[in-house]
Amino acid sequence: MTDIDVLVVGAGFAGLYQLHRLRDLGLRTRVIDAASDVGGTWYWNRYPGARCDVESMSYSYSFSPELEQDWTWTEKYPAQPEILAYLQHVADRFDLRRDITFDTSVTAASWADDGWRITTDAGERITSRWLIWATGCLSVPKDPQIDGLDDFGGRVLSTARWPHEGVDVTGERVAVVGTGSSGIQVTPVLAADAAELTVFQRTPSYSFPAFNRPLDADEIAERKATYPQWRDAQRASGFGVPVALPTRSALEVDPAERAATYRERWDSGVLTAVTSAYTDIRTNLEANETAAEFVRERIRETVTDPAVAETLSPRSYPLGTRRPCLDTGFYEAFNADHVHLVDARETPIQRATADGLRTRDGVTEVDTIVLATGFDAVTGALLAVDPVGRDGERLSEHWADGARSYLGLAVAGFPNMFTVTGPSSPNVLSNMVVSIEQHVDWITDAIARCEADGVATMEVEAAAEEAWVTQTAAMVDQTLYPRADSWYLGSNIPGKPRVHLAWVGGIAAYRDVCDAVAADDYRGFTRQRADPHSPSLRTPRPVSA
Ligand code: NA7
Repeated sequence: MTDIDVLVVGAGFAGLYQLHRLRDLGLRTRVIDAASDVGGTWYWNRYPGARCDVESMSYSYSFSPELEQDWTWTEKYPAQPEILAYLQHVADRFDLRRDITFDTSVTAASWADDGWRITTDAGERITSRWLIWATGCLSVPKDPQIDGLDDFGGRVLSTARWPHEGVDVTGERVAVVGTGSSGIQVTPVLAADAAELTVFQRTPSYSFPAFNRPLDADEIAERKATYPQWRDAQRASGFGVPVALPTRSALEVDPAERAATYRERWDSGVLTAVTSAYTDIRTNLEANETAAEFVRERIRETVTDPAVAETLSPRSYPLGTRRPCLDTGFYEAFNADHVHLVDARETPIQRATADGLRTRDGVTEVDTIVLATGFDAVTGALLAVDPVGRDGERLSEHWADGARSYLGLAVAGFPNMFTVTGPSSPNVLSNMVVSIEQHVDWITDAIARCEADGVATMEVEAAAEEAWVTQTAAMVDQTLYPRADSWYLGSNIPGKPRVHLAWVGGIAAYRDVCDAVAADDYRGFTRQRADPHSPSLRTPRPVSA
């Protein structure tokens, strides 16, 4: 039995920074990760074309000015190998690897009054006073729900588990299933080598051109000279990506001016630019439609076959209510004779056969099937372990009607447990690195305060969690998000309760709430000293969002 102070699960952006911060407190900290190296999302998602859709100089840590100065990004949008190299550099630079156990999964965790009892698939048993989940929001690939994949005679690949040695599809017939970010990124790259490429699209995405390019020396120098101001701007923005803030409704400007505004923002190649052009695109259907139609016009402009352009055009949900994409040559790929589109809404994949994928129109024969079919978002990694909290309650029981948390950071009935970018925090509706740093700083400060105050257990009050759930759901109801079936709402996983998994109020407002909770003696938490006779440090008033 190993006895430590803090166990952190996950060695991606969140786990690495969390380890670094906890070391400063002098706490015995261990990180466990199923992968063979650091990187998290960027360790696993190695498919050709994998690229971040937040700019490199924004999608990076701010905690170390020296790191900011020493590391030089090469492209506007960093490709997976460059992000992985960055995280490997961070692990080496801060000597993090000595406290990380790789190739190991946490299989069970249960609360035992004085701390957590954790078991790994290596058979190790660990006792830890604190447990922090840094398991990522998109880390458990979803079951593609395609029967017969075992019967298929060719290769089946998943974008989320791409072989490290790479894959050569030169001259092959390839099927890509799925047109979220992963499918949209991998399609044009595979199309360059494949003899035939068929994309099975069930729901079209709204995708914006990335206009990716190498960074030039001047812009790198300028950003390095002004990083503190840039980081402040990131934190003050809605998504952690500074864009000019809207002041007017899309419906109060004339169509020509509106089109010019959308065009200017489209040309910026920033994921959130068009959706942030007016105040009401996320809240008013008519306003939203003006932006959605602008994107559809661009699709029609790009794709030469009008029928293909129409199939690629989203019409069943408002812009921004499912995750938009940033692409390099996705729509253009369909202008090549060897690239085909199957409308898998109209003609669903019935099953895989020995030769390919069958729909009611017949079998599309292929050599390789690429599954870009998504993830069990935000809650998947936590429920895969299904920790057992106070009184033997499992997390899956607590979340039977949908994920519940306080601030997205902690769960009632699960003492001394924190979730980095957990459900109902800004998580997937933000630049993850900005949110991760904020969460890790908040968690570290909370633990430091407990250590200083002699507090042994810190636990969310049920009333505070309930108030948070109610308030965050009410905020979602004021938006257009509920109008789409999306993984934001868990709709991609059969049986998953329909609860919006992200805070929709923007990262600056969210940070203010978290800071106010901490400043008010961790309002909404009960903090109990080790001596059972000493009074608990309790601040019972629920927080307001
Ligand atoms: P997404 O965005 O969840 O996309 C998965 C896609 O796979 C989506 O288009 C699904 O269609 C499709 N899908 C899933 N199962 C099937 C079957 N059986 N048949 C046809 N199509 C299917 O995951 P990504 O990996 O692309 O992106 C995840 C995030 O990574 C992204 O948003 C960025 O944050 C980075 P559906 O929508 O269910 O109709």
